[in-house]
Amino acid sequence: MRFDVFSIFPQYLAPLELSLIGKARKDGLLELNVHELREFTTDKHRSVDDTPYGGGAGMVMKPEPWAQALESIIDTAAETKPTLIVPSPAGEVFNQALAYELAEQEHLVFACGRYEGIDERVLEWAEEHFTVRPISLGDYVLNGGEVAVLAMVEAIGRLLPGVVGNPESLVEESHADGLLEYPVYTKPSTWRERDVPDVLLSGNHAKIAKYRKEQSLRRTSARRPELIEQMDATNLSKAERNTLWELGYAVVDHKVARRAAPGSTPTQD
Ligand code: 6GU
Repeated sequence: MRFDVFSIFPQYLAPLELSLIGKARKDGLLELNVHELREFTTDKHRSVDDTPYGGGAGMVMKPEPWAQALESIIDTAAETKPTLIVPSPAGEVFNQALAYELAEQEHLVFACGRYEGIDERVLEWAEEHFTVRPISLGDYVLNGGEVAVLAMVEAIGRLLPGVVGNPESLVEESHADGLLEYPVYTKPSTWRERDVPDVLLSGNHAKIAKYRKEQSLRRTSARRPELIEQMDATNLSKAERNTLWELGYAVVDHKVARRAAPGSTPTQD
């Protein structure tokens, strides 16, 4: 897999030389090139922004440096269009399913905007050469796309074959099955008068799996109830259905729905 990142602050991407992603680059499991956008300007001041048409606060990124930058990496011999990811709080929300989808691509290009964003015509023009995907990390605003690219490259890169040493760690982690991961414990078995749950010391692997699944459901219901309602209930065990019932959900056909909102029972006063 090849990644290209364009930014006016290439040093922001330096952490991608560290840890698992850094090692994967050295091992040749992924290629990652960071480009300085200003290299693609032609004026004396190397300017990349200008005032917005229609008025308003802030500055907008000029189209021509972006076109020059993106054209510099177009491979006319490539069989498929690269995907151009435009980090933006106005994009579709990034999640684990999208990370898996993007990990299947051969070539991902990231265009880090700053200021109020990139002239919209760049995205329209780029459709000719790229599959364009404006993507957001979530419903809050960052100063630019660089931090979002750090997050996305790490989330996607770790899914590539060989990047994570033990691929089994990708199976049970949060969001792998649409739920949050169960709590984890290590030695000592008693710490500051707190015991590790007995079942985890029992050596009974079936019981442990059942316990962890239940914890996963309870934690997801408490922290991210909307994920419970998005669950596919096709293969739930009797025990899992019982836990869901206890948590206030009913399983109908292949779906999970809230039985009644807590406190929705009419009360007399
Ligand atoms: Cl991808 N970019 C910016 N600038 N802000 C964000 C974001 C992205 N995701 C959430 N906030």
